[in-house]
Amino acid sequence: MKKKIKNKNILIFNQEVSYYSAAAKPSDFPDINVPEVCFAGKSNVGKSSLINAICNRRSLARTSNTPGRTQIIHFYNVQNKLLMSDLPGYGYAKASKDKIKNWTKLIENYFINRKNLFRVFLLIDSRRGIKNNDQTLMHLLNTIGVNFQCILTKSDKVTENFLINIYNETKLQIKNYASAYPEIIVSSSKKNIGIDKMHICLNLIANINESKNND
Ligand SMILES: Nc1nc2c(ncn2[C@@H]2O[C@H](COP(=O)(O)OP(=O)(O)O)[C@@H](O)[C@H]2O)c(=O)[nH]1
Ligand SMILES: [Mg+2]
Repeated sequence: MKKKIKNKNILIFNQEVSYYSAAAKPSDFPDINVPEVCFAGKSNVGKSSLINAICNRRSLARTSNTPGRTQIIHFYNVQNKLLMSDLPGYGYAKASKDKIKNWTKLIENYFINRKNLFRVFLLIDSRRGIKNNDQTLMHLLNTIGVNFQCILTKSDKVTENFLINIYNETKLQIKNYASAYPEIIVSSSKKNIGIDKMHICLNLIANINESKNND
């Protein structure tokens, strides 16, 4: 049974989050006027697991050990107050050129066209830190002018010292980007670390935009 979390920060997440839709092309993007955030990053970095942890659900977003399979954006509706999307991952070694091209087209379209997109959560594996393809995405977001915030995932898999180093290194690297949100969130979907912070963040985004929605 789904356990209720006693925490005021969860507010919008205290009720069920529902699957909304999937998009393989821009014409499939949902037409819903609520603030939106997305989860981006390499295949296998923990995007779907983080969405599940945030929603306090085990398998709302499909998690997998086989990276790079889907080229689809999945949308989740949080009480008609916030839309969260799970972007297809990148950096999949066996991906064909065609697949990469399709991915790039879909993702660029997404970033450019989602007018309510408030923030991109860019997930970075705590064991690996920022890699070239993460930099490419940061550069794209910076150029388009979309805000992003880094999340260091799977923090349960590294020692505290290692984590501190990766954290500091990440902090240094994002200084190059005007679109980067300065605070980095450390998370573990397995150990429920950083989920509270995500709830605070997402509640703020869901509520901050009320006046904009009434335009
Ligand atoms: N130890 C640990 N494993 C995780 C964590 N988050 C995800 N994983 C595992 O990493 C794999 C990929 O996760 P998934 O959420 O599907 O990644 P995605 O491809 O980015 O959506 C799965 O086997 C997850 O169980 C975490 O915080 N800690
Ligand atoms: Mg996934």
